Amino acid sequence: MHDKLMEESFRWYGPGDPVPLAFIRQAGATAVFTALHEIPYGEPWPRAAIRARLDLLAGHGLRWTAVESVPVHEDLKTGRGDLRKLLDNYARTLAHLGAEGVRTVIYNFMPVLDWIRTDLDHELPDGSRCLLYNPAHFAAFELFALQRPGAAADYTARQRAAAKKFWDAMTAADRDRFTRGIIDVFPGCKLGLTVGDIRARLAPYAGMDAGGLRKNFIRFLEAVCPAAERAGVRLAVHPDDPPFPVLGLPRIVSRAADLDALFQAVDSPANGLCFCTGSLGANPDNDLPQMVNQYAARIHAAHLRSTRRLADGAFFEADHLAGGVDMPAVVRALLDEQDRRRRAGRADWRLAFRPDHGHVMMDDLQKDLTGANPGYTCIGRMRGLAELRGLMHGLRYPADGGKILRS
Ligand code: DNO
Repeated sequence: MHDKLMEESFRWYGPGDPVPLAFIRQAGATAVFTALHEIPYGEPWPRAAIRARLDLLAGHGLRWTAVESVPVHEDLKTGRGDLRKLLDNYARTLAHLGAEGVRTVIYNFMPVLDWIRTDLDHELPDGSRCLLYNPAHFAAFELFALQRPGAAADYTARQRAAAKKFWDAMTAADRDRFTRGIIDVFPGCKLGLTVGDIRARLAPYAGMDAGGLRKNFIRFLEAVCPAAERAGVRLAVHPDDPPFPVLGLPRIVSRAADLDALFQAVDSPANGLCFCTGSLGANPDNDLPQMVNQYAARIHAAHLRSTRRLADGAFFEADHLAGGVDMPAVVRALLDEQDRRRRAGRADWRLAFRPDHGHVMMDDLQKDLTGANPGYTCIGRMRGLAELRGLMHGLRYPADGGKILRS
């Protein structure tokens, strides 16, 4: 690995991932972000299973730089059920990970659904395919598939009309595929959820506002941060994706004020952030280079990708160095933070990043992608990794003093 660069990682979904570890090595990554996806949400991760996964990775010359994710059970977000047991299980998992030397744990606190897109197959002018979120299409899901009471009030008349037109134009099979693309893309596992399951998951949130959800989040942090500290593990919350409320639910990890509230409430060194430029960047109010500087010491992992916003509030995933994210400025700020850690003598000074998502392109367009994880085919991410690697080299060793990249 080049001196002073960030650690190049690739997401890997475990032995069932159609992208094999050998490809990840060939892409040039030295590490993975991965999880024991086979363990149900809320259950503790046995130490032996963690060790076996580490051995498997080591056999391919790869390190496990970040766990993505140890999922937070829905009961911890709604504040119902056997919370003690769930918190104990989470703490045990952290202890086991720390004991095996896996020291960064990514998680999220998004209610009901993880990341959401309305089109997993949006064709770009060059023929590659990307992920896209269109609020009018999400309105169609809410109004006609989920039929959520009160949903209509969350959309403008124009969005509702667009939603109806979109829904009416689809066949039953299209509607089914569209709906499953929203509700059944939990990372690394097919939960097989139905629209009825989503309604049941929404019910316990009735009447919960941002303050209520934040209270539950803080209870979680207060319980698990001390366990993380004991284990030598740093927790990295993944921002909401998209970074605004959906499904009539609060979202509380979308902007700087949200992060301030969490870090002030539980001021533990274990309470940190996974800096996801794609998620945060979809909100035009977020100034990303400034946020890296503001939360520098709290950033324990990074996801690098960019989005392009469209006029009607939709956004799609652009190439890693295109779109609305000022990637050179973000990477510059991350490298600066790495330098600070190194100067401070921290043994774990190196920051790990992964290229987040990638386009389906080239040979991947010809493949049967059943079983592939949307956003996580190999070639598009390899392009992203290569571009980001080049950017980092350019920032570190700029022949012209960095003027071009910094201008
Ligand atoms: C989507 C991912 C998210 C992320 C989790 C972290 O591609 O970035 O699913 O892994 O939200 O807990």
